[in-house]
Amino acid sequence: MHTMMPEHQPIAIAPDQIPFVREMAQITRSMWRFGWDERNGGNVSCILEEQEVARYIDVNQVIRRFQPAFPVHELAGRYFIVTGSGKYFKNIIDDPEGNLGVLRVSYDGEHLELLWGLKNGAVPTSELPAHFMSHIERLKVDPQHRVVMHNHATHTLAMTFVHTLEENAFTRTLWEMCTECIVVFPDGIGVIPWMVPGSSEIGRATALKMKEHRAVLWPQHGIFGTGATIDEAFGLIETIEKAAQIYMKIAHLPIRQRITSQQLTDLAQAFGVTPRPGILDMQTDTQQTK
Ligand code: 2HA
Ligand code: ZN
Repeated sequence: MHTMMPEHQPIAIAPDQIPFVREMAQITRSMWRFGWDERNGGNVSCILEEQEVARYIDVNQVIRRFQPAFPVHELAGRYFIVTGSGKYFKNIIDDPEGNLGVLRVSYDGEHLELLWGLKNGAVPTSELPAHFMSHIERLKVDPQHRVVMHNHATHTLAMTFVHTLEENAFTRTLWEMCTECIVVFPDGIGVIPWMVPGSSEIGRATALKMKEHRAVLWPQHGIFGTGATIDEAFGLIETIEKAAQIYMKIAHLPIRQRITSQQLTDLAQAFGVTPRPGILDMQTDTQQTK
């Protein structure tokens, strides 16, 4: 991780043309358009490789230092692009440098070093503890892991009012809503109790679930999705949100046919995924009530 100084000067390029900045600006714009990130809702952090950053940004020029909520030795020397605290996803595309930041966790893990962006005294997302703790846990189970994404996906949030929060039952219902679900998230969805956002406690509870799931639900608030790429984390949330949308459309109607346990088993087999144990043999919400 701790590598040499880059040999080349970073290439001169408009900030919104830096590939990892563009990708963040575009994905946050999509989330806002979906209505998942009202006002300053939502936050994203993405691990970057040093060479990738050094191509565009002087990694030896620390602009500012921040004190993280806790030392992050596990992430020492890692580079991140993150959304800023209080920033509106709507605005990122027009002012990436004001709304996003590129940071390095110092080599001793005690500080955050701002290398680019977060202009005018902006600071990283208020959910940084949850992001860092989730990155640490996901990296332990998947070395390819890079992205943590949080938003207020509308139907997913709505579903946490009317469906049991028992996570296996919640997962089973989602799997039943669209044929692709069990293939996209065979590891199911983790659910934590309602908690105050922005705290280290909610970060710890989220990260604990991240040991076994790539997606974690915050009841009456939103969702965390993770993945090896922005597309993957976004696609995971998108798929869960689609299933939740179907649920909210049909749960109150008489169900005439459904995806059966056998069909879910067949799907898993056909696509070579292993469904989280203990879910396929359970009854679900839509089955119980009709
Ligand atoms: O950044 O979504 O959970 C605002 C939030 C906090
Ligand atoms: Zn939120």
